[in-house]
Amino acid sequence: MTASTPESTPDQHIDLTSQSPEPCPLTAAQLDALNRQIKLWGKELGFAHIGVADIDLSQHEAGLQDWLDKGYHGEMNYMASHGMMRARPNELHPGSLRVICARMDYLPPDAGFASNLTNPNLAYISRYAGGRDYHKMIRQRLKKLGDNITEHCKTLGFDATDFRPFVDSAPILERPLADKAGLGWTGKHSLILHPDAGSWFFLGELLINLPLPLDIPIKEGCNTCVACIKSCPTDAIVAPYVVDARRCISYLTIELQGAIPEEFRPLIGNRIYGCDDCQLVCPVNSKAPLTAEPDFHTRQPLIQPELIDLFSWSESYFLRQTEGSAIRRIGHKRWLRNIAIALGNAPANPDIIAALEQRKLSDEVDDMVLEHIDWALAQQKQKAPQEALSRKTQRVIRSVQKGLPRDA
Ligand code: B12
Ligand code: SF4
Ligand code: SF4
Repeated sequence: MTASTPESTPDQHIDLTSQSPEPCPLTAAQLDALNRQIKLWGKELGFAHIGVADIDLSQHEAGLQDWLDKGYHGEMNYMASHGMMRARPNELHPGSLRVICARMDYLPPDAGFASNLTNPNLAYISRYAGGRDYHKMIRQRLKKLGDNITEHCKTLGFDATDFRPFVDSAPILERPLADKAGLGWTGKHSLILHPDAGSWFFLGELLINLPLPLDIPIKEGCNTCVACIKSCPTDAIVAPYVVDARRCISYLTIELQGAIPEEFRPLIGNRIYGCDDCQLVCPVNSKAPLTAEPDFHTRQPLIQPELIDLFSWSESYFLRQTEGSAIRRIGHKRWLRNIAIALGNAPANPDIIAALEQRKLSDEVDDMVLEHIDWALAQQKQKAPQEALSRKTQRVIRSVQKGLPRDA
């Protein structure tokens, strides 16, 4: 839904000389029409939802500072290094007046969540990461959207349109912006979710110097539910809407460079890259659409893969198999580190012990990986042949089988 902003009364020329080097000559009616056109272009470019927000994130500055002060960002120093610029889009890209927020769905068909989590000999890879890396693709499409807007404005006599696309890696608070732009509400797991679309989507933004009409945020819909908080394997959701990244499996398996603290290793189970549990138990995801992008479908070697097979990948094979995928970013050593933990968590099996022993002899492991292999060997040697999955994982599996039968 679109609302007119105070500065866009119908058919009145808008003077923004104080914020923009060149006053925007577009009338409110032209901006309204452009706003509708942007949404059509967005659909053509594969975005499932486009919304427009203003650039005021001042109400989130205290929350961001508190999160950083508590050290919840762990080793992600880039989160702290940009300071409050992350909450001030106009400092990131001077002259910006609006943020065009975009959603792209990534849930692949045949996600096989429950079958994957049920079998501890299989590796679980977050479903956002099984296909092509989204960063470049979304940035290119946002750039195309910006180019379309620029061309359109030129035909209306304004040739000073200025925009900058952002996707994930750039230091901007994407979720609060998406919330403001009506893309969804902020769930207690801190992700954005929409009543018709769930939460299996990426976000991207275009900062722009046009006073487009604003969209309206949607009502918060978690109500009394706390399923995500209760099901998080590592209790990383330390309060509603607040994630201590240092405890989150996504951080531990993707962002953390060195050793994974021992207390978390048994809790990680077979999750070797990211984690989806807080989204798997979310009732709002029962209606989530599948991705429209074949590029986000899980690639063959990563569909329900055997841990032992992945552990045998040499570095060059790993680099070939993960070409164009976000997984490549963690490198072969962290790949082995993560799989070693999952092998340690798998039921006792002489083949696993042999694979771990063999890896120890390879020249592709360093002290950090070796330490994880030794941990895994100790786990393998001390457990009974068929140890059960953790109670929390069993609950997540039951919840997926019941709530998300299509994706189970
Ligand atoms: C750092 C980061 C992480 C970290 C930290 C996560 C976190 N919760 O902060 C780690 C590595 C753990 C992580 C994990 C994941 N991430 Co991440 N991550 C980011 C990144 C780069 C920054 C997030 C950030 O700024 N966090 C700091 C906190 C302080 O900011 P915030 O969460 O936005 O918090 C504000 C709001 O919650 C707000 N708020 C709003 N309403 C309310 C209400 C109340 C009452 C309160 C108190 C606060 C509040 O207050 C906070 C303070 O400003 C963003 C991209 C980006 N540039 O924004 C992607 C992003 C958030 N990640 C994303 C994804 C997909 C994931 C994973 C699902 C990946 C996976 N499957 O493994 C998990 C989910 C874990 C989880 N439950 O959050 C998507 C989320 C899409 C969506 N639907 O919302 C993003 C937007 C990337 C993208 N471009 O698509 N991520
Ligand atoms: S991604 Fe996994 S570990 Fe991280 S908050 Fe969600 S359930 Fe917890
Ligand atoms: S699981 Fe429940 S509390 Fe968590 S985000 Fe979904 S609806 Fe909200």
